[in-house]
Amino acid sequence: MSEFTVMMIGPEAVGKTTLLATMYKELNKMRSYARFNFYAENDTGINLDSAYQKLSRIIEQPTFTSIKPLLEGTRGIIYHRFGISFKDKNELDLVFCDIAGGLINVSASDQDFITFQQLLNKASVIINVIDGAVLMEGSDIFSDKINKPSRIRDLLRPALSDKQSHLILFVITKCEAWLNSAEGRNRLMKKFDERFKEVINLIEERINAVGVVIPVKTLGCVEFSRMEKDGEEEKSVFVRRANKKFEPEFTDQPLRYALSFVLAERDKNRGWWEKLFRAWDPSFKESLIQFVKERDISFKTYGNIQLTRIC
Ligand SMILES: Nc1nc2c(ncn2[C@@H]2O[C@H](COP(=O)(O)OP(=O)(O)OP(=O)(O)O)[C@@H](O)[C@H]2O)c(=O)[nH]1
Ligand SMILES: [Mg+2]
Repeated sequence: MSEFTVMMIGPEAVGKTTLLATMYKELNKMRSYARFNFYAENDTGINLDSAYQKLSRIIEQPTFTSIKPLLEGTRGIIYHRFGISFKDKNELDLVFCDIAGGLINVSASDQDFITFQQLLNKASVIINVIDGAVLMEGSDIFSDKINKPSRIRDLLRPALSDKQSHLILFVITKCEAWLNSAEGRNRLMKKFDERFKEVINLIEERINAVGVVIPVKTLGCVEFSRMEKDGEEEKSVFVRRANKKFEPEFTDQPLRYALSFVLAERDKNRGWWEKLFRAWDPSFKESLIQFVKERDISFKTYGNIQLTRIC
């Protein structure tokens, strides 16, 4: 059976674990119509469920306070294992590696960091989570300090330097306030292009890389209100919108894109794939294609888009 690694990257508190927890919940809802089964292995379900419960409780309070970390022990790397089964046979494994944001800044000789960079280099799909509120409303200095585009570029460079293909998903969180209008969405995209120029350039230089920007609503009911001064620091303040429900939107999209890439890679390397792993049930492939086709193709892409094309 085949295994794919999806690596989460991004600094502290940008929303990596929240994205995973809400994505897992959304996928549970989808089970009823997808013909394959997406399930969590070992402790993954318990962990993500407890993160989700914690979020739900906090969100019920009128003033939204940021909680962190969402999962205990997000120091280092946490492996969330998911299986995809079809007709009771396990066909594909996806390992989502969640990191403590602090890890991207530790010394290169730190053992956790070495493991992280190795995982990143071999990851098929890399998800860079970006704090949208700070991106849009923080000063340029603060924005770069929180989202760290230069650091992300430096981490991606070795990963993209081998022949292996990579899909890089830029998932923007905390951007509910800008997703309510086409104008807000355009401003968000423009700002991403501006602040992440160096990362985009790296992807566009490489034939083995494709990038997609996916803004998501992981909470939906909490919107950015204003930036405040907190001593020398800037701080974003969010408000709980009483008229809106805790309703994640677009959190299924990263998975749809990840699976489109897995499918494209498998088709490209069919020979060795089938030697290494069992051939897929053709109707499993058909139902995966169906799932992938429901991805939103209006997201902006960079680099070699052919890499996500499925036959
Ligand atoms: N408004 C809003 N808040 C969010 C969103 N995503 C995450 N948050 C909040 O941001 C805080 C940090 O989220 P986490 O998911 O713990 O961040 P992380 O990137 O996993 O952080 P580390 O594990 O410390 O690296 C939590 O209070 C979340 O509720 C979002 O899309 N919108
Ligand atoms: Mg976390």
